[in-house]
Amino acid sequence: MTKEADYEPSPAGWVRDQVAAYEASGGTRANTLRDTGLPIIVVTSKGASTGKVRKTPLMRVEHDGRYALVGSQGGAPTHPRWVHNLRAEPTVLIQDGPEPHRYTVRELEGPEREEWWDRAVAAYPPYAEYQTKTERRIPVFLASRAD
Ligand code: F42
Repeated sequence: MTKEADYEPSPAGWVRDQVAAYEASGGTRANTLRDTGLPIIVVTSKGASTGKVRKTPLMRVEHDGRYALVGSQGGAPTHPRWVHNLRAEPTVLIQDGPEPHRYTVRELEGPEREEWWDRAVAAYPPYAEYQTKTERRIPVFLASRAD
């Protein structure tokens, strides 16, 4: 999908540092959101405009080997940029532990979205509050193993 040489670290320092520490330790360090103790995954996507490799930590919302990717961005008024990347190119890498694996994502609607939204809130309760802070409907993608 992507070449590591094209990796462009996040401009957000805490995000960049989390990805670096997570990858360097094979997921044994920097594997929670700050001091919440709640686990994260790292999603690698291809920049929809630049083609650069983007690495995004997200909360770990897992069920039967699949993951929900929740574009909450703390309830900010606009979607995170990675949402546009996933809409343009649905093949991503997800690292949840020692190594990344390839996944295919699709954006959820209707009852399927509700089902996974409930799982997301169970895994990370602040998602519910984030939805009340923004007019936009928070996008939820489902990632399934591609290989
Ligand atoms: N964000 C969430 O939305 N949900 C979560 O569950 C979540 C958990 C989380 C846990 C730990 C942690 O460290 C961070 C966490 N975040 C979570 C924050 C998340 O990692 C992202 O930082 C946040 O969602 C913002 O995503 P973003 O893609 O908008 O990132 C910004 C800071 C960014 O990197 N912007 C780049 C830039 O240069 O400004 C561009 C990124 C990009 O992909 N650009 C595309 C390109 O072509 O390269 C273009 C995209 C377009 O709009 O066409």
